[in-house]
Amino acid sequence: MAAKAITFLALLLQIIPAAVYGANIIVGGTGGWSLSVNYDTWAKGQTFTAADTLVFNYGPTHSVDEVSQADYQNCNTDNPIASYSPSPTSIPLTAAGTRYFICPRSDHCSRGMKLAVTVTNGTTPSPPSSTTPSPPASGTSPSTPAPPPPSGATVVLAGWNSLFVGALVVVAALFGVVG
Ligand SMILES: [Cu+2]
Repeated sequence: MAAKAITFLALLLQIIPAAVYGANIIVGGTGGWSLSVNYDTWAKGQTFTAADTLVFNYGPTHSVDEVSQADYQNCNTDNPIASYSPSPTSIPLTAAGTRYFICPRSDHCSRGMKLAVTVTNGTTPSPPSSTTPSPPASGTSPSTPAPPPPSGATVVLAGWNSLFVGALVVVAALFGVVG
């Protein structure tokens, strides 16, 4: 009974993070992990974030190896980072970075069963960028002009984050002028 409870808990712990924070991404869509999908094209239409899970669906003539970038480029099957089979194979994307997968069977990699996935940190808000102009030092150097506030069009196009940063810049500039 204890073993059953532990198994259940382990299952929950596996499922809950993916259900709450990330998506299951079916590699190749309905084409699955096969010789009939162009994975470069497929991956370009997808967004991979650090909470997502890759799901490989494939037949018994295929399997999944995670490999280095060099081995991905050369279709070298001799030195996999990890090997998976049988289908389905679920691989959590736990961090930002690029990961490489190939099918190590026969010549399948050179025939197109190779996938590079660029994982981003996703929707985590990033702090204001360091490119924000610093407010002028008030009074000490009158020859230094205050940085111009961003134009309205730029603010609208760049979105909410830049709007916020832009407002900060304007306030900083006002304080510089008044003080
Ligand atoms: Cu294959």
